[in-house]
Amino acid sequence: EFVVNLLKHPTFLDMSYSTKFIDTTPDLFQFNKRADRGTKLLQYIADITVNGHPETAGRAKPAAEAKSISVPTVTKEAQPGTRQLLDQEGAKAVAAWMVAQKKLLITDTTMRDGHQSLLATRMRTNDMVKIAPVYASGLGDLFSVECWGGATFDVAYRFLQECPWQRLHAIRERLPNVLTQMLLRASNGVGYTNYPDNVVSFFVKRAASSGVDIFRVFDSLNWVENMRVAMDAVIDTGKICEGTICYTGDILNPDRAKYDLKYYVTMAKQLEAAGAHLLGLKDMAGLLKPAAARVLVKALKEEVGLPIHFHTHDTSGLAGASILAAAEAGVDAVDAAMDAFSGGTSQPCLGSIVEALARSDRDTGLDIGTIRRVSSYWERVRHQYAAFESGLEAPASEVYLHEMPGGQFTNLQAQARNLGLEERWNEVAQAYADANQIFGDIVKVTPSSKVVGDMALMMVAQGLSKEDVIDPEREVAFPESVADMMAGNLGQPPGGWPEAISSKVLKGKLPSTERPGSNLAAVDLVATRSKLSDELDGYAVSDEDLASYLMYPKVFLDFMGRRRTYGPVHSLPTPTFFYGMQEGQELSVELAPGKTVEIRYLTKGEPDENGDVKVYFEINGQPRSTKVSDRT
Ligand code: BTN
Ligand code: 3PY
Ligand code: ZN
Repeated sequence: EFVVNLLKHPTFLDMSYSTKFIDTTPDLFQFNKRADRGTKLLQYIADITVNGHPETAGRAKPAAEAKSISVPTVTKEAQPGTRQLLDQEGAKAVAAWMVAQKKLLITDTTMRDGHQSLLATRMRTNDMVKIAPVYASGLGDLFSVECWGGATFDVAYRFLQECPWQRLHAIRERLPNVLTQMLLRASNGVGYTNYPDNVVSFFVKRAASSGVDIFRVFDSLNWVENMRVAMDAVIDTGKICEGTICYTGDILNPDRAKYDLKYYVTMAKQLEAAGAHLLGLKDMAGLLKPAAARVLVKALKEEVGLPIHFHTHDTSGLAGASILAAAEAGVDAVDAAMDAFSGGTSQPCLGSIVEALARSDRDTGLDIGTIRRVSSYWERVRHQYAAFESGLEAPASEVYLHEMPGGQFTNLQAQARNLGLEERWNEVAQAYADANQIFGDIVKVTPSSKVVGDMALMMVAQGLSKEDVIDPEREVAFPESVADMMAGNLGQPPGGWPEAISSKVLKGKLPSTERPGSNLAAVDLVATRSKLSDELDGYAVSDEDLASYLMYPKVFLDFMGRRRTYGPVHSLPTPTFFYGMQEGQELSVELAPGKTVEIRYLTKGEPDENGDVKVYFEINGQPRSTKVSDRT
């Protein structure tokens, strides 16, 4: 009776890691709690084995040899790196060191932008943590590892059924010597809309104490005014604030005079004055051509005192050339992805950049042998995610037409597919360019890029031309995101919104031209925490949970609900998570640190009269069965 009651206790059911509850619980209960996690995982494995995973249905399957992946062995102890410099001497010392030394510093983006841009952000924590100690040991000379933020935050909850904070802790723990880096959308946090100022600050503070060292802060309209809250919050924590310019257009093209050299230099000076430690140059679509990179980097080095950190995408196939041009012009750090996660809509190839600069005055100092071993691990990881490949097989100069961010490409493709427009991708690309012109030629990066994408899909789906969209006589049902942007809720682009589209979308209502955060009331954090706790039957809401809920209430609650049913599915190997198990297959699963169970899948029965199937396992050698409804 006692055990049954405990099993029904809400804190127990939601699998909370609440230390208070564990502390006050006897060993017997610990055992039951573990057993229960095991049962939930079996339920998940049974469901996926019988029904498949909804996200991989109808998609390419990994080859059989993608199943087992060996991790390179760690041979030497991790040496102090950039992390220790930050901890011991602070953010300004890191910036001063960057400028004073000669190597081209490298950020590895594989764990964030690499998979965001190639695999629709679907890489699981499990695959990252296994290789992290190899980075610590063999790649301690990296400047940083980008492993958090951007789209990874909500995708982890939404599609991978795992906690992004747990990912951050797990990586941090295994990578003690290299700076961790996140992408932060300034007032949009890791979301798609502006949040109240105190929510943004709360999130930043929490991310810093949970393990983020460098915050790359950008605004999707390059509006510095709308970056200050996030930048100030980062500076307050003592971590590194990388105030970031988003690059669009072409500084060498007189037809794109809106975004000329002067525009970028002016913005860089504003970011320097706002207290940035580093200047990020974020070329999210890969539009900065080599000749322009040389001119821009040279000007920025001359006009601002900050170290420059260049980020680009290889969609055009020219990113490597732009990196080398930027390196010649004196850029301090660049982003690259490990070979197996590079190229195409991702970052350029890390190993090739290292090779290209070896024995030059910008030699990166990174060990190419380790890079090859690490990349070969990533190659096998990538094979397991065949279902999420974009199918982009070659470089595409079309990127100079649509200017779509690399991180959006696979996503928009998936959205197009869902609307049955996959075959009309070239039209979507043209419509994307047209939508950009309708909005007055804006910076396109999350979330403004999402708005342009929504508009483009609508135009193709409804057969509307650019002229139709702004024609005052023609009735158009605009996507909600477009109405939101026109109302001023993402802030202001340089020169404001064009009258034609603004008045048509807002139907005469006046847009706000103020900073959105200045019109959003502060959220009562104490009351929100207590309301959330009530909603979760008394669950002890941590700062991390609260920060997530504030940005994504529904996504977070849905995640918690599924966790109640399926348990810690993040601990399953990737093939099991997406495809279930094969008869006779055996698995070791770590339910909690140091607590491993052996799971063996035996077989399944035939559906009964209710359509349920019995699925047979062994767990630690003991026979167990479970029922799932067969939905195939
Ligand atoms: C999603 O929400 O689409 C992804 C999360 C996984 C949902 C699990 S997978 C097993 C079970 N079957 C479903 O259709 N949904 C849950
Ligand atoms: C994101 O915000 O997720 C991006 O990658 C923007 O480039
Ligand atoms: Zn990017």
